[in-house]
Amino acid sequence: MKRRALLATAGATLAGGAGCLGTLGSGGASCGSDCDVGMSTNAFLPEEYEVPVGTTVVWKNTSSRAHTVTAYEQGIPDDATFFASGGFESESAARDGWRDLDGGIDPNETYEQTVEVPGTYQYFCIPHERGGMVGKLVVTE
Ligand SMILES: [Cu+2]
Repeated sequence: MKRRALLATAGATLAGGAGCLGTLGSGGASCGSDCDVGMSTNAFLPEEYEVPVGTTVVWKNTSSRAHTVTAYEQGIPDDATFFASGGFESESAARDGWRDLDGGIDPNETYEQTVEVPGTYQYFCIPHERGGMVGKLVVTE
């Protein structure tokens, strides 16, 4: 929890400056040193990201609209724990929650998840799933 609080503070500080928003259009990396995966208005940046097992992956909303990070229940390793922004325990709970706008990651906010099981994790943003806002996390041994 302490680390999360620190990250949130860092995000708020960055928001005051030029920040990442100005570079989104160029298609470059949107994250600075404070996150792994950024977000444009309709995509995760980068869409595919690889980390060693045990890594705490930090997503940051580097766009101006709210997003979610929601795992596909059928798209993660069998023995991996489901994860979703908002702390939901299933994909359907996350989808239901979003109807009340629960689980969103607001601009400049971060969401983090430690991955303990190797494999491929497919995830998406609930409001922009149909627009193709999906991502893949590859966790290596
Ligand atoms: Cu989104």
